[in-house]
Amino acid sequence: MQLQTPEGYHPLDEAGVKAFVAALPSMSQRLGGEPTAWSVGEVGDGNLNLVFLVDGPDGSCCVKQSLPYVRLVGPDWPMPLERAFFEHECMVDHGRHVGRLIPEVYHYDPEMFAIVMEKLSPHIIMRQGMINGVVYPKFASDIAEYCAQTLFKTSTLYLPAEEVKQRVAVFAGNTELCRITEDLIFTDPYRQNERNRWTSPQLDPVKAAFEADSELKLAISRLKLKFMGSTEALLHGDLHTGSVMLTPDDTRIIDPEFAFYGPRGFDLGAVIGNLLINYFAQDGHAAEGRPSETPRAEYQAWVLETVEAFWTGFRARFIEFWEAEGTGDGYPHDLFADEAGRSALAEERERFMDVLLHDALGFAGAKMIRRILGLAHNIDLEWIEDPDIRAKCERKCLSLARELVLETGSFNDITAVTRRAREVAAAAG
Ligand code: SR1
Ligand code: MG
Repeated sequence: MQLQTPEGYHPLDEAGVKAFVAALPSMSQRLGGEPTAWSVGEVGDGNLNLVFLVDGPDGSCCVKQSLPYVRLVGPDWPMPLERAFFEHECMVDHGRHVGRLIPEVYHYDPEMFAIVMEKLSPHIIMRQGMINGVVYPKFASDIAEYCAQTLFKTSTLYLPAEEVKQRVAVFAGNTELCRITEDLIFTDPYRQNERNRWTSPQLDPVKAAFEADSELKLAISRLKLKFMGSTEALLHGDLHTGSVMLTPDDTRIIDPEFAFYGPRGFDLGAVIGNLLINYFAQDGHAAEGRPSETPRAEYQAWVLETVEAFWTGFRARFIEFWEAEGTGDGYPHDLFADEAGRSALAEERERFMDVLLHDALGFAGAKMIRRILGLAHNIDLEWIEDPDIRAKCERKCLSLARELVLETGSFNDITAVTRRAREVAAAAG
Protein backbone atom coordinates (compact mmCIF):
# COMPACT_ATOMS: atom_id res chain seq x y z
CA MET A 1 0.00 0.00 0.00
CA GLN A 2 1.36 3.46 -0.99
CA LEU A 3 1.07 5.84 1.97
CA GLN A 4 0.95 9.62 1.58
CA THR A 5 3.54 11.44 3.69
CA PRO A 6 4.25 15.20 3.98
CA GLU A 7 6.97 16.82 1.89
CA GLY A 8 10.32 16.67 3.64
CA TYR A 9 9.59 13.36 5.36
CA HIS A 10 11.13 10.04 4.47
CA PRO A 11 11.79 7.04 6.69
CA LEU A 12 15.44 6.99 7.71
CA ASP A 13 17.83 4.17 7.08
CA GLU A 14 21.26 3.80 8.65
CA ALA A 15 23.00 5.99 6.06
CA GLY A 16 20.18 8.53 6.25
CA VAL A 17 20.52 8.76 10.02
CA LYS A 18 24.20 9.69 9.70
CA ALA A 19 23.36 12.50 7.26
CA PHE A 20 20.46 13.65 9.46
CA VAL A 21 22.58 13.80 12.62
CA ALA A 22 25.58 15.29 10.80
CA ALA A 23 23.38 18.22 9.72
CA LEU A 24 22.78 19.14 13.38
CA PRO A 25 25.89 21.04 14.54
CA SER A 26 25.31 20.39 18.25
CA MET A 27 24.96 16.68 17.61
CA SER A 28 28.02 16.47 15.33
CA GLN A 29 29.96 18.10 18.11
CA ARG A 30 28.59 15.71 20.70
CA LEU A 31 29.49 12.63 18.63
CA GLY A 32 32.90 13.98 17.57
CA GLY A 33 35.05 12.96 14.60
CA GLU A 34 33.78 12.58 11.05
CA PRO A 35 30.45 10.90 10.25
CA THR A 36 32.42 8.18 8.47
CA ALA A 37 33.73 7.20 11.91
CA TRP A 38 30.22 6.90 13.41
CA SER A 39 28.43 3.60 13.76
CA VAL A 40 24.65 3.35 13.43
CA GLY A 41 22.31 0.47 14.25
CA GLU A 42 18.53 0.16 14.07
CA VAL A 43 17.36 -1.38 17.33
CA GLY A 44 13.61 -0.69 17.43
CA ASP A 45 11.85 -3.65 18.99
CA GLY A 46 8.60 -1.84 19.79
CA ASN A 47 5.37 -2.05 17.86
CA LEU A 48 5.42 1.29 16.09
CA ASN A 49 8.64 3.15 15.25
CA LEU A 50 12.21 3.19 14.00
CA VAL A 51 14.90 3.57 16.67
CA PHE A 52 18.56 4.13 15.78
CA LEU A 53 21.57 4.28 18.07
CA VAL A 54 24.47 6.38 16.84
CA ASP A 55 27.97 6.16 18.35
CA GLY A 56 30.87 8.48 17.63
CA PRO A 57 34.36 8.77 19.08
CA ASP A 58 33.24 11.31 21.74
CA GLY A 59 29.60 10.55 22.38
CA SER A 60 26.35 8.98 21.27
CA CYS A 61 22.67 9.62 20.68
CA CYS A 62 19.42 7.87 19.93
CA VAL A 63 17.14 8.84 17.02
CA LYS A 64 13.51 7.78 17.20
CA GLN A 65 11.38 8.34 14.11
CA SER A 66 7.70 7.74 13.39
CA LEU A 67 6.78 5.49 10.49
CA PRO A 68 3.54 6.28 8.63
CA TYR A 69 2.14 2.92 9.72
CA VAL A 70 2.13 0.48 12.63
CA ARG A 71 5.43 -1.39 12.41
CA LEU A 72 4.02 -4.50 14.06
CA VAL A 73 1.40 -4.90 11.32
CA GLY A 74 2.84 -3.07 8.31
CA PRO A 75 1.57 -0.47 5.81
CA ASP A 76 -1.94 -1.94 5.91
CA TRP A 77 -2.42 -0.14 9.21
CA PRO A 78 -1.58 3.55 8.57
CA MET A 79 -0.75 5.66 11.63
CA PRO A 80 -0.17 9.44 11.87
CA LEU A 81 3.44 10.56 12.00
CA GLU A 82 2.43 13.18 14.60
CA ARG A 83 2.90 10.67 17.42
CA ALA A 84 6.53 11.89 17.52
CA PHE A 85 5.23 15.42 18.17
CA PHE A 86 3.15 14.21 21.13
CA GLU A 87 6.00 12.14 22.50
CA HIS A 88 8.32 15.14 22.35
CA GLU A 89 5.72 17.45 23.93
CA CYS A 90 5.21 14.98 26.74
CA MET A 91 8.94 14.57 27.34
CA VAL A 92 9.24 18.35 27.62
CA ASP A 93 6.23 18.68 29.96
CA HIS A 94 7.13 15.70 32.14
CA GLY A 95 10.83 16.57 31.96
CA ARG A 96 10.18 19.80 33.89
CA HIS A 97 9.21 17.68 36.87
CA VAL A 98 11.04 14.37 36.63
CA GLY A 99 14.51 15.43 35.49
CA ARG A 100 16.78 12.44 34.93
CA LEU A 101 14.01 9.86 35.20
CA ILE A 102 13.65 10.32 31.44
CA PRO A 103 16.30 10.52 28.69
CA GLU A 104 17.63 13.99 27.89
CA VAL A 105 16.06 15.42 24.73
CA TYR A 106 18.56 16.98 22.33
CA HIS A 107 16.45 17.91 19.31
CA TYR A 108 13.05 17.52 17.64
CA ASP A 109 12.61 17.63 13.86
CA PRO A 110 8.98 18.40 12.90
CA GLU A 111 9.50 17.50 9.21
CA MET A 112 11.11 14.14 9.79
CA PHE A 113 8.96 13.43 12.87
CA ALA A 114 12.14 12.43 14.66
CA ILE A 115 13.35 12.95 18.22
CA VAL A 116 17.07 12.97 18.95
CA MET A 117 17.76 12.05 22.53
CA GLU A 118 20.24 10.58 24.97
CA LYS A 119 21.37 7.03 24.21
CA LEU A 120 20.86 5.05 27.41
CA SER A 121 23.74 2.72 28.15
CA PRO A 122 24.20 0.16 29.69
CA HIS A 123 20.45 0.26 30.40
CA ILE A 124 18.22 -2.55 29.15
CA ILE A 125 14.47 -2.84 28.72
CA MET A 126 13.09 -3.77 32.14
CA ARG A 127 11.00 -6.67 30.84
CA GLN A 128 14.13 -8.43 29.59
CA GLY A 129 15.86 -8.02 32.92
CA MET A 130 12.80 -9.32 34.77
CA ILE A 131 12.59 -12.39 32.57
CA ASN A 132 16.16 -13.13 33.62
CA GLY A 133 15.34 -12.57 37.26
CA VAL A 134 17.29 -9.35 37.72
CA VAL A 135 16.34 -7.36 40.84
CA TYR A 136 16.04 -3.59 40.47
CA PRO A 137 16.20 -2.15 43.99
CA LYS A 138 15.55 1.46 42.91
CA PHE A 139 12.72 0.82 40.50
CA ALA A 140 9.78 1.04 42.92
CA SER A 141 10.75 4.40 44.37
CA ASP A 142 11.80 5.82 40.99
CA ILE A 143 8.57 4.90 39.22
CA ALA A 144 6.56 6.08 42.24
CA GLU A 145 8.36 9.42 42.02
CA TYR A 146 7.80 9.63 38.25
CA CYS A 147 4.08 8.93 38.62
CA ALA A 148 3.58 11.25 41.60
CA GLN A 149 5.38 14.13 39.87
CA THR A 150 3.67 13.77 36.51
CA LEU A 151 0.19 12.88 37.75
CA PHE A 152 0.14 15.71 40.29
CA LYS A 153 2.04 18.50 38.56
CA THR A 154 0.27 18.37 35.19
CA SER A 155 -3.16 18.56 36.87
CA THR A 156 -5.47 21.22 38.32
CA LEU A 157 -4.40 20.16 41.81
CA TYR A 158 -1.20 22.06 40.97
CA LEU A 159 -1.91 24.26 37.91
CA PRO A 160 -4.49 26.89 37.01
CA ALA A 161 -7.48 25.55 35.06
CA GLU A 162 -6.60 27.64 31.97
CA GLU A 163 -3.15 26.14 31.68
CA VAL A 164 -4.44 22.59 32.00
CA LYS A 165 -7.20 23.21 29.44
CA GLN A 166 -4.65 24.53 26.98
CA ARG A 167 -2.54 21.34 27.38
CA VAL A 168 -5.64 19.14 27.22
CA ALA A 169 -6.41 20.79 23.85
CA VAL A 170 -2.90 20.07 22.52
CA PHE A 171 -2.92 16.42 23.52
CA ALA A 172 -6.52 15.91 22.36
CA GLY A 173 -4.91 15.68 18.91
CA ASN A 174 -3.33 12.33 19.77
CA THR A 175 -6.59 10.68 18.77
CA GLU A 176 -5.26 7.80 16.69
CA LEU A 177 -2.98 6.56 19.44
CA CYS A 178 -5.86 6.77 21.93
CA ARG A 179 -7.95 4.82 19.40
CA ILE A 180 -5.35 2.02 19.51
CA THR A 181 -5.84 1.81 23.27
CA GLU A 182 -9.63 2.09 23.05
CA ASP A 183 -9.75 -0.83 20.61
CA LEU A 184 -6.84 -3.02 21.66
CA ILE A 185 -7.33 -2.79 25.43
CA PHE A 186 -10.99 -2.09 26.06
CA THR A 187 -12.78 -3.71 23.13
CA ASP A 188 -11.07 -6.30 20.92
CA PRO A 189 -10.13 -8.87 23.59
CA TYR A 190 -13.85 -9.20 24.43
CA ARG A 191 -15.05 -9.86 20.89
CA GLN A 192 -14.02 -11.77 17.83
CA ASN A 193 -11.51 -9.77 15.84
CA GLU A 194 -8.88 -10.94 13.40
CA ARG A 195 -6.23 -8.93 15.25
CA ASN A 196 -6.63 -11.01 18.43
CA ARG A 197 -4.41 -13.95 19.21
CA TRP A 198 -4.04 -16.21 22.21
CA THR A 199 -2.45 -19.52 23.14
CA SER A 200 -4.71 -21.84 21.20
CA PRO A 201 -6.28 -24.32 21.65
CA GLN A 202 -5.33 -24.23 25.36
CA LEU A 203 -7.06 -20.90 26.07
CA ASP A 204 -9.96 -21.27 23.59
CA PRO A 205 -12.50 -21.91 26.39
CA VAL A 206 -11.30 -18.89 28.39
CA LYS A 207 -11.45 -16.63 25.33
CA ALA A 208 -14.99 -17.81 24.61
CA ALA A 209 -15.99 -17.30 28.24
CA PHE A 210 -14.64 -13.73 28.23
CA GLU A 211 -16.59 -12.96 25.05
CA ALA A 212 -19.78 -14.23 26.69
CA ASP A 213 -19.24 -12.53 30.06
CA SER A 214 -21.64 -9.57 30.10
CA GLU A 215 -20.67 -8.47 33.62
CA LEU A 216 -17.03 -8.33 32.58
CA LYS A 217 -17.89 -6.47 29.37
CA LEU A 218 -19.89 -3.90 31.35
CA ALA A 219 -17.00 -3.42 33.78
CA ILE A 220 -14.44 -3.03 30.98
CA SER A 221 -16.76 -0.58 29.22
CA ARG A 222 -16.98 1.53 32.40
CA LEU A 223 -13.19 1.67 32.39
CA LYS A 224 -13.19 2.58 28.70
CA LEU A 225 -15.60 5.44 29.38
CA LYS A 226 -13.29 6.72 32.11
CA PHE A 227 -10.33 6.42 29.75
CA MET A 228 -12.10 8.44 27.05
CA GLY A 229 -13.77 11.02 29.29
CA SER A 230 -11.35 12.01 32.05
CA THR A 231 -8.74 14.72 31.72
CA GLU A 232 -7.15 14.43 35.14
CA ALA A 233 -3.47 14.65 34.25
CA LEU A 234 -0.99 14.29 31.38
CA LEU A 235 -0.43 10.54 31.22
CA HIS A 236 2.50 8.67 29.74
CA GLY A 237 -0.19 6.51 28.18
CA ASP A 238 1.78 3.26 27.77
CA LEU A 239 3.63 2.80 31.05
CA HIS A 240 4.49 -0.90 30.86
CA THR A 241 7.81 -2.53 31.67
CA GLY A 242 8.82 -2.22 27.99
CA SER A 243 8.71 1.57 28.48
CA VAL A 244 11.34 1.43 31.20
CA MET A 245 15.08 1.21 30.55
CA LEU A 246 17.24 0.70 33.57
CA THR A 247 20.22 -0.62 35.43
CA PRO A 248 20.06 -1.59 39.09
CA ASP A 249 21.14 2.01 39.85
CA ASP A 250 19.35 4.14 37.28
CA THR A 251 15.77 4.16 35.98
CA ARG A 252 14.54 5.94 32.84
CA ILE A 253 11.03 6.10 31.49
CA ILE A 254 10.88 6.14 27.69
CA ASP A 255 8.34 6.18 24.84
CA PRO A 256 5.44 8.44 25.90
CA GLU A 257 3.99 8.58 22.38
CA PHE A 258 0.56 7.56 23.71
CA ALA A 259 0.56 10.68 25.93
CA PHE A 260 -2.79 12.35 26.50
CA TYR A 261 -4.84 13.90 29.31
CA GLY A 262 -6.62 10.99 30.91
CA PRO A 263 -7.39 9.22 34.19
CA ARG A 264 -4.40 8.88 36.53
CA GLY A 265 -5.33 5.28 37.29
CA PHE A 266 -4.49 4.29 33.72
CA ASP A 267 -0.73 4.90 34.14
CA LEU A 268 -0.72 3.49 37.67
CA GLY A 269 -2.61 0.41 36.52
CA ALA A 270 -0.14 -0.12 33.69
CA VAL A 271 2.71 -0.38 36.18
CA ILE A 272 0.85 -2.74 38.52
CA GLY A 273 -0.62 -4.87 35.72
CA ASN A 274 2.70 -5.39 33.96
CA LEU A 275 4.48 -6.33 37.18
CA LEU A 276 1.73 -8.87 37.87
CA ILE A 277 2.07 -10.31 34.36
CA ASN A 278 5.74 -10.89 35.06
CA TYR A 279 4.92 -12.42 38.44
CA PHE A 280 2.71 -15.07 36.81
CA ALA A 281 5.20 -15.63 33.97
CA GLN A 282 8.04 -16.53 36.36
CA ASP A 283 6.74 -20.08 36.92
CA GLY A 284 6.97 -20.66 33.17
CA HIS A 285 10.57 -19.50 32.97
CA ALA A 286 11.49 -21.62 35.97
CA ALA A 287 9.79 -24.66 34.42
CA GLU A 288 11.78 -24.18 31.21
CA GLY A 289 15.03 -23.93 33.13
CA ARG A 290 15.83 -20.40 31.97
CA PRO A 291 18.73 -19.23 34.15
CA SER A 292 17.97 -16.60 36.73
CA GLU A 293 20.14 -14.45 38.99
CA THR A 294 17.95 -15.38 41.94
CA PRO A 295 15.70 -18.39 42.53
CA ARG A 296 12.32 -17.72 40.94
CA ALA A 297 10.30 -17.90 44.18
CA GLU A 298 12.56 -15.28 45.69
CA TYR A 299 12.21 -13.21 42.56
CA GLN A 300 8.42 -13.50 42.60
CA ALA A 301 8.47 -12.25 46.19
CA TRP A 302 10.51 -9.25 45.02
CA VAL A 303 8.03 -8.54 42.21
CA LEU A 304 5.13 -8.43 44.67
CA GLU A 305 7.14 -6.33 47.13
CA THR A 306 7.73 -3.97 44.22
CA VAL A 307 4.00 -3.74 43.50
CA GLU A 308 3.41 -2.82 47.15
CA ALA A 309 6.33 -0.40 47.40
CA PHE A 310 5.28 1.30 44.17
CA TRP A 311 1.74 1.99 45.33
CA THR A 312 2.71 2.91 48.89
CA GLY A 313 5.51 5.20 47.69
CA PHE A 314 3.30 6.81 45.06
CA ARG A 315 0.48 7.39 47.53
CA ALA A 316 2.74 9.01 50.13
CA ARG A 317 4.52 11.21 47.59
CA PHE A 318 1.32 12.35 45.87
CA ILE A 319 -0.19 13.37 49.22
CA GLU A 320 3.04 15.15 50.14
CA PHE A 321 2.87 17.20 46.93
CA TRP A 322 -0.79 17.96 47.51
CA GLU A 323 -0.15 19.15 51.07
CA ALA A 324 2.84 21.31 50.17
CA GLU A 325 2.01 22.46 46.63
CA GLY A 326 -1.75 22.15 46.20
CA THR A 327 -1.82 25.53 44.49
CA GLY A 328 -4.09 24.69 41.53
CA ASP A 329 -7.75 25.39 40.96
CA GLY A 330 -8.80 22.00 42.33
CA TYR A 331 -9.67 22.23 46.05
CA PRO A 332 -8.86 25.99 46.32
CA HIS A 333 -6.48 26.57 49.17
CA ASP A 334 -8.45 29.37 50.85
CA LEU A 335 -11.58 27.23 51.19
CA PHE A 336 -9.71 25.01 53.62
CA ALA A 337 -7.50 27.50 55.44
CA ASP A 338 -8.85 27.07 58.99
CA GLU A 339 -8.35 24.10 61.31
CA ALA A 340 -11.65 22.42 60.40
CA GLY A 341 -10.97 22.92 56.70
CA ARG A 342 -7.46 21.52 56.92
CA SER A 343 -8.65 18.41 58.67
CA ALA A 344 -11.57 17.93 56.23
CA LEU A 345 -9.18 18.23 53.30
CA ALA A 346 -6.75 15.77 54.89
CA GLU A 347 -9.57 13.19 55.09
CA GLU A 348 -10.60 13.99 51.53
CA ARG A 349 -7.07 13.25 50.33
CA GLU A 350 -7.22 9.80 51.91
CA ARG A 351 -10.58 9.08 50.22
CA PHE A 352 -9.21 10.39 46.92
CA MET A 353 -6.29 7.97 47.08
CA ASP A 354 -8.62 5.05 47.89
CA VAL A 355 -10.67 5.80 44.77
CA LEU A 356 -7.48 6.16 42.75
CA LEU A 357 -6.28 2.73 43.89
CA HIS A 358 -9.53 1.20 42.66
CA ASP A 359 -9.19 2.98 39.31
CA ALA A 360 -5.61 1.71 39.04
CA LEU A 361 -6.58 -1.89 39.83
CA GLY A 362 -9.36 -1.92 37.24
CA PHE A 363 -6.98 -0.63 34.60
CA ALA A 364 -4.30 -3.10 35.75
CA GLY A 365 -6.71 -5.98 35.10
CA ALA A 366 -7.58 -4.57 31.67
CA LYS A 367 -3.89 -4.35 30.78
CA MET A 368 -3.26 -7.93 31.85
CA ILE A 369 -6.15 -9.29 29.79
CA ARG A 370 -5.19 -7.44 26.60
CA ARG A 371 -1.65 -8.89 26.66
CA ILE A 372 -3.04 -12.44 26.67
CA LEU A 373 -6.17 -12.26 24.51
CA GLY A 374 -5.49 -9.26 22.24
CA LEU A 375 -3.07 -8.26 19.48
CA ALA A 376 0.10 -7.12 21.26
CA HIS A 377 1.58 -9.59 23.72
CA ASN A 378 4.43 -9.30 26.26
CA ILE A 379 7.67 -11.24 26.01
CA ASP A 380 7.24 -12.09 29.72
CA LEU A 381 4.70 -14.69 28.61
CA GLU A 382 5.58 -15.03 24.92
CA TRP A 383 9.07 -16.30 25.66
CA ILE A 384 7.67 -19.31 27.49
CA GLU A 385 8.06 -21.73 24.60
CA ASP A 386 5.94 -24.68 25.77
CA PRO A 387 2.33 -23.65 25.04
CA ASP A 388 0.94 -25.83 27.86
CA ILE A 389 3.21 -24.20 30.41
CA ARG A 390 2.53 -20.74 28.98
CA ALA A 391 -1.22 -21.31 29.02
CA LYS A 392 -1.05 -22.36 32.66
CA CYS A 393 0.63 -19.06 33.59
CA GLU A 394 -1.77 -17.10 31.39
CA ARG A 395 -4.85 -18.73 32.93
CA LYS A 396 -3.76 -17.65 36.39
CA CYS A 397 -2.93 -14.17 35.21
CA LEU A 398 -6.36 -13.89 33.54
CA SER A 399 -8.06 -15.16 36.65
CA LEU A 400 -6.61 -12.40 38.85
CA ALA A 401 -7.10 -9.83 36.08
CA ARG A 402 -10.78 -10.67 35.82
CA GLU A 403 -11.17 -10.19 39.58
CA LEU A 404 -9.36 -6.85 39.41
CA VAL A 405 -11.73 -5.60 36.71
CA LEU A 406 -14.92 -7.08 38.10
CA GLU A 407 -14.44 -7.06 41.85
CA THR A 408 -12.24 -3.98 42.15
CA GLY A 409 -14.06 -2.82 45.29
CA SER A 410 -13.07 -5.94 47.22
CA PHE A 411 -9.39 -4.91 47.17
CA ASN A 412 -9.14 -2.35 49.93
CA ASP A 413 -5.42 -1.93 49.87
CA ILE A 414 -2.49 -3.03 47.78
CA THR A 415 -1.61 -5.93 50.08
CA ALA A 416 -5.03 -7.44 49.33
CA VAL A 417 -3.90 -7.59 45.67
CA THR A 418 -0.53 -9.17 46.35
CA ARG A 419 -2.10 -11.65 48.79
CA ARG A 420 -4.64 -12.67 46.15
CA ALA A 421 -1.87 -12.96 43.52
CA ARG A 422 -0.07 -15.44 45.79
CA GLU A 423 -3.27 -17.45 46.30
CA VAL A 424 -4.03 -17.59 42.58
CA ALA A 425 -0.45 -18.60 41.78
CA ALA A 426 -0.54 -21.37 44.38
CA ALA A 427 -3.88 -22.80 43.19
CA ALA A 428 -3.83 -25.88 40.97
CA GLY A 429 -4.60 -25.23 37.33
C1 SR1 B 1 -0.44 -1.46 17.50
S1 SR1 B 1 0.41 -0.90 18.86
C2 SR1 B 1 0.18 -2.12 20.05
C3 SR1 B 1 0.62 -1.73 21.39
O1 SR1 B 1 1.98 -1.35 21.40
C4 SR1 B 1 2.19 -0.28 22.27
O2 SR1 B 1 3.23 -0.55 23.15
C5 SR1 B 1 0.88 -0.05 22.99
O3 SR1 B 1 0.81 -0.77 24.19
C6 SR1 B 1 -0.09 -0.54 22.00
O4 SR1 B 1 -1.34 -0.87 22.55
MG1 MG C 1 6.17 2.00 23.15
